[in-house]
Amino acid sequence: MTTKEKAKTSDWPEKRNPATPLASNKHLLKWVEKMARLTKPARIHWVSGTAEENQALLDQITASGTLTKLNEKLWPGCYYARSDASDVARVEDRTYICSLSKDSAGPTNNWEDPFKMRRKLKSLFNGVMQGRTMYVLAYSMGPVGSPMARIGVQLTDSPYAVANMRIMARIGAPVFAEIDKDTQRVVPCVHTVGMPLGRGKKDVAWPCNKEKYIVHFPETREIWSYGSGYGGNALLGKKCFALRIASNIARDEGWMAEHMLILGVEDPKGEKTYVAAAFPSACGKTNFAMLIPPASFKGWKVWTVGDDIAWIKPDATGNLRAINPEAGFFGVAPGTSNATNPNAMAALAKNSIFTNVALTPEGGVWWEGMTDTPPAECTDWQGNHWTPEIAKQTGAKAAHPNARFTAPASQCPTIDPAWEDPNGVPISAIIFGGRRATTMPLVFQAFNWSTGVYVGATMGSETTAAAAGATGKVRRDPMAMLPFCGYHMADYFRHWLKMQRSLSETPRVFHVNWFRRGPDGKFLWPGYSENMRVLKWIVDRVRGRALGKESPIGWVPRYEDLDWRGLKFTSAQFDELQNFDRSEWRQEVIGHEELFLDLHDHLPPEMIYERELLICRL
Ligand code: TSX
Ligand code: MN
Repeated sequence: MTTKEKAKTSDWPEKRNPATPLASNKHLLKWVEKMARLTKPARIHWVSGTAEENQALLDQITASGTLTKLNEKLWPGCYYARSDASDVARVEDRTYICSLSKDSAGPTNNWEDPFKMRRKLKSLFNGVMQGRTMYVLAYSMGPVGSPMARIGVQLTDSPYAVANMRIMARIGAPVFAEIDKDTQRVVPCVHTVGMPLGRGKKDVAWPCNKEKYIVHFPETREIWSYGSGYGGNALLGKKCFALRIASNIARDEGWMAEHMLILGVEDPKGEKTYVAAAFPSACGKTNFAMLIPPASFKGWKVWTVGDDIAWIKPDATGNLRAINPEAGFFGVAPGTSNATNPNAMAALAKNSIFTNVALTPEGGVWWEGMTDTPPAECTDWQGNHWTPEIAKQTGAKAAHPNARFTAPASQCPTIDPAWEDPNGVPISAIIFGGRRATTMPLVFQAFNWSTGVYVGATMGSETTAAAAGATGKVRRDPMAMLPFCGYHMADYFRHWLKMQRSLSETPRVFHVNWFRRGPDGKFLWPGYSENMRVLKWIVDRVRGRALGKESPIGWVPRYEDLDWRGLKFTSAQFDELQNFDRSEWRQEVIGHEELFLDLHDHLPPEMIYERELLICRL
């Protein structure tokens, strides 16, 4: 080893001057120093978050081969990345909740003893940043200074993660200033791609490690991520902090960290009603968050507050208010088009990062479903030549099914004027939903809060080809939180039930299903913009303006309760869509019981009683 390399790798910090810290908080400085001593980076870069710094960073990542700058005329300010073929999605089997007791993590999480895991991580992180820059990235989930916002600091050796986090969260100097006020506990997050550059080792375009660890310590509120540069594994503010760690904080502090979109419905009089909605993957959550009402709905407008995560808290008057803790959209690209979601297309048209989509010869991007006609040729997500003909013969996809865009929320044409309100927006209704070919009607309203919690707790979705497991089988995904709840799922139900006590009025709870099919296998409901009709009924129910009738599963609209202007949809079609089938529901409750068996030792009694009552009504 040359002296120069030695200084780079093993002698930090004695022989090097770390770049100037942007915070003076003693705890932070000590922790950064301690982690640098462990991971031994060549340099430390405190991320200020300025536009100049961002451009320099993007230029550098482009020079290193991780990013490709797209054609400035077609895609201004946009960049393109291809990941390693093995690093394309969240790794649920490598995701750990390391609480002191296994029982607090519950049966739906991977658990490991925190002392054992710490030892493992210490050895994995020892010298892991050699030859790389360690970025000190302060971020705020929620508007900086908002009483509902929470702060994390991510140490990472991935400049790609920094560039993405800059879109997904508020970062840099203003957040360091907030940390220096020392008014809240900061969540320490350490991330490495797990590929040190010692002894003149050459870097690759997408460094990562085949071994991966996504680790959460809920009691000490820390996150350690090893081996992946992708999405939820690397952008630690999102799933790791805003859901897994925040669900623990929220339970302790009496609020809710949820996997929900937030949207506002404005009626022709200008009155706005906000709802939050939880859907499992592949249900079109982002599309729903950016819904455009049908032309016949004159004066109605849907505003977007968030598309993935909601932090919801009772205010002083006992009403729920919610913020979107994120600042961007990290959306699935395939299937996104001007037909399915023009607002997302506008949001991602500039200043965005694309990962694992296809690159066109003009320096643009393309993915399956973006246009009716594919480009004559392009480079696919693995760097191979791709043509529609090759696709026909080999089945090769131009874009990976989990290819993503990272786009600033501020660029969404329907972004709500109040999306950055530090006090959040008032939430009047909660919507649960899933992809169900049978059993579930288009819409029903739960009788009350505890039935509503039951509806959310038992929700399920059919597996699609993209997800693991058999296609067409119902997978229970309580509140769409199965991969994201940072503690025992049954304790989480208990927390939901308990929330009622701090509310002067509970939000109304609904269940929707855009995906019911007829005997011919065809979708019974046109979906997309037409979902506005369901949303209007929900808003009208909340406002006491719409009727419904009681059914064994909840309140349901009659044909005449929905607004059918501009759509040919007959009363007979509606009856088929809303049909309640006793025998299907008897099967359904058996599925509920299977879920509850796994959780039984912590299950709140309300869940048992609600199930019994439902069975009696069937
Ligand atoms: O996002 C979807 N939404 C919500 C939109 C606000 N998708 C796409 C899901 C995959 C991510 C939908 N797909 C929706 C929906 O409401 N509905 C369907 C099913 C469907 C697909 C095609 C048709 C109809 C329904 N086509 C015709 O009716 C012509
Ligand atoms: Mn999500």
